[in-house]
Amino acid sequence: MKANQQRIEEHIELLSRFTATPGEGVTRLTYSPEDLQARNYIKEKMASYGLNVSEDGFGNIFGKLDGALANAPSVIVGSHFDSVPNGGAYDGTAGVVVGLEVAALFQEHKLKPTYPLEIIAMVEEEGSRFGGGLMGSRGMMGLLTEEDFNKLADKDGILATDAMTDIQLDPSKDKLRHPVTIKAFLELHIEQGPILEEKGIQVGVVEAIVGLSQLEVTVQGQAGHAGTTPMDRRADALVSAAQIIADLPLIALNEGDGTVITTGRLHVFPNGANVIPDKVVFTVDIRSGKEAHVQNAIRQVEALVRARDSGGISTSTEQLLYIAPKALDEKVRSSLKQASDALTIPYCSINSGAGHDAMVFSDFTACGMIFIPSKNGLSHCPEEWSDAGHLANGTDILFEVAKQLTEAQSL
Ligand code: HGY
Ligand code: MN
Ligand code: MN
Repeated sequence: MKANQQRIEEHIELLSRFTATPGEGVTRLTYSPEDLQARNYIKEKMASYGLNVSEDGFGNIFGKLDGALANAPSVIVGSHFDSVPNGGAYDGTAGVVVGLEVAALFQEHKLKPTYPLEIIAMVEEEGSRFGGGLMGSRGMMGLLTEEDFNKLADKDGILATDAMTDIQLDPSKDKLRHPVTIKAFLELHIEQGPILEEKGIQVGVVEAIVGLSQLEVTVQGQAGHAGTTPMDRRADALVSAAQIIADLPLIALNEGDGTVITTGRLHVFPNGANVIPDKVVFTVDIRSGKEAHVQNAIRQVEALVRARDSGGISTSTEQLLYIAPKALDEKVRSSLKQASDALTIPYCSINSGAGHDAMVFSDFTACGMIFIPSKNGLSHCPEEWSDAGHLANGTDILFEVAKQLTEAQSL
């Protein structure tokens, strides 16, 4: 029995409705009312597929199918279910839906795993609400301390812990997941780029994931009247920020090897049309397949920012996230390739320019990822779209490998 394409399409469609920006893409921020709607949907489906459902102290959702072996490590399949602002219906969600479908196939095939199967839906991979990113996976693997988590707040100053309790989550629940409880982690994700579509290949087996850093730069100037303040007596935070940002692309080009740098978020204070900006806070997202380029770029950005410290302008740079490039597990990669061959589904090897929860888990357990094509290579936008047929094929591949890794038996 193969994956049920119609059921997959239905999950994607229904989950896409849980958005704060209907008609303008999916905006599902962590611990928002939309998170709660999607959470309830995912938990209800997990239960209907015979899984024991739980949530940890970050609000990560787990659906567990116990194995024949007591206290054995789990094979985890899943992804994240938060989004970027005005994002698409597939980023993260596709991997959660495929996890649900794998669980449904275990149920329909009456399979009993030897090692438990766990389906996971993680929070705050994008960092859209609390900054940084990969929060759910970093948190459960102990890379985000309870103390640091309790300090996290969104742009309105709402603490993550308060936002959790607002949707009836309990931040005092266990947060840590010991690595010995995980046998492997599998994730399907949309490619979010043009390669698979241009090659006409349905599946990419991910070899490695880029290293990335996210910096937050603060430029402090002096507010003033736009009309009465002479040009030679200003400390305009936005002009200085703009000069820094304009120089960033050159750093990426000089590093080469596909290094990329992006400023995606910028806040101006007090943001009045007739007020000289007092303060600007913006992000700098740096990525490269080679760690040395990421580190060089960080140093150059910090130097560029410091160079603006004059004439009433002061600056600071904070690193919200740093993660080195990660090669995924050799054995799991070959299992994914063999399963694709056995199912006569064409595949190629591919590297990921996007960050993923799999890069967090890869320091603790055997990880594998497969990509499916993104239409026109678009993602992080309402136009994001992938073919449910490709999702079904990807599910069949993950189902095969999950059966092998859990050593599942027919009841
Ligand atoms: O930014 C990324 O690469 C991912 O979408 N969080
Ligand atoms: Mn994303
Ligand atoms: Mn994603």
